[in-house]
Amino acid sequence: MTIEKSYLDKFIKATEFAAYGASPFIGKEDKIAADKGAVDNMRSEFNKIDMRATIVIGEGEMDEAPMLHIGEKVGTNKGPEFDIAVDPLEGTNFTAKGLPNAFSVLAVTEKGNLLSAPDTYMEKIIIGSNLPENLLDLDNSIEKNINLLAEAKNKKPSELNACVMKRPRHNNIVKILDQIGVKINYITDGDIAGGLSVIGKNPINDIYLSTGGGPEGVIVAAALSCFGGQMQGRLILNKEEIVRAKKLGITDFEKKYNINEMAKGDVIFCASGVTSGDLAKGIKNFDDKFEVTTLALHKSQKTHKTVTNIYKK
Ligand code: VTB
Repeated sequence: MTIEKSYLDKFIKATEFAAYGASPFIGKEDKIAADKGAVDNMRSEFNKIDMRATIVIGEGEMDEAPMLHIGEKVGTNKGPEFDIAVDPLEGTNFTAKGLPNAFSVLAVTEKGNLLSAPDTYMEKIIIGSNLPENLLDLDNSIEKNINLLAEAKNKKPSELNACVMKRPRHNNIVKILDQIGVKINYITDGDIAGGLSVIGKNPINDIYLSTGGGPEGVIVAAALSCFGGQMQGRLILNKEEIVRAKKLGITDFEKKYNINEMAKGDVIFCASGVTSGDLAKGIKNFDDKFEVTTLALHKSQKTHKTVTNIYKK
């Protein structure tokens, strides 16, 4: 089974309007208002779509968050059953500070095909396509992974580029990459875009190596399933988080998830720019209209496109 083609445009509209909802708050140092603007609009677009959908990755777990929380039902309650992962505003800091790379993002699968990950950290390793299957492993040393990747790409480790999120928890990764001469391209936030920087025709990076959000991990896996990269992710759970993970149906707390275990079957992925970035251009606001750009993927249709639309305000 696949997701019917006509749904792509409907989901594009959901991220377009979410991005627009956040846009009045660009550079206004108010992360909460920006997030709320995105969430409110995304939800109201979802509720126009003929579907019976459940938010499996959302803004908070169960009913702790006011909107688009995990378990929330959206849609008109007619039509196919979907699971949806949302990050209505990926890059709340970027938006608040008026920096690049903030966007609204979602991933959709048929019911039961998305991992419901708690809002905890996930260790991630991501590489591009056309490489031997299961090439790298989170349990290998960093050196071993880099050597395997270099060999598969017919390059020296010093010719590789790695993307790392700048955090003290990654000091050890950085130290080892430095020792073996791998060039590091840092990001300060936003590991969906960071993870996707290893794919495409001329990717900037050969590998993404960092611990970021679990929900972002599932969303990036959904996008990668359309592009053909490889990923391994492992949730990092403390005692309290194990309880939360159990509630979401997770039983193996040390599992290393591959893409297919996070996003199975057909996938729609949409990311609309709030501020301009690697995935899409940012919102342009005019007096009576706005322009919004979206990266849109639909796996079964082999659709990879960038769509720019103009809407009246
Ligand atoms: C991560 C990352 C996100 O925020 O969740 C990060 O996955 C938060 O990390 O893409 P810290 O807790 O270390 O600050 C983002 O970068 C942006 O939402």
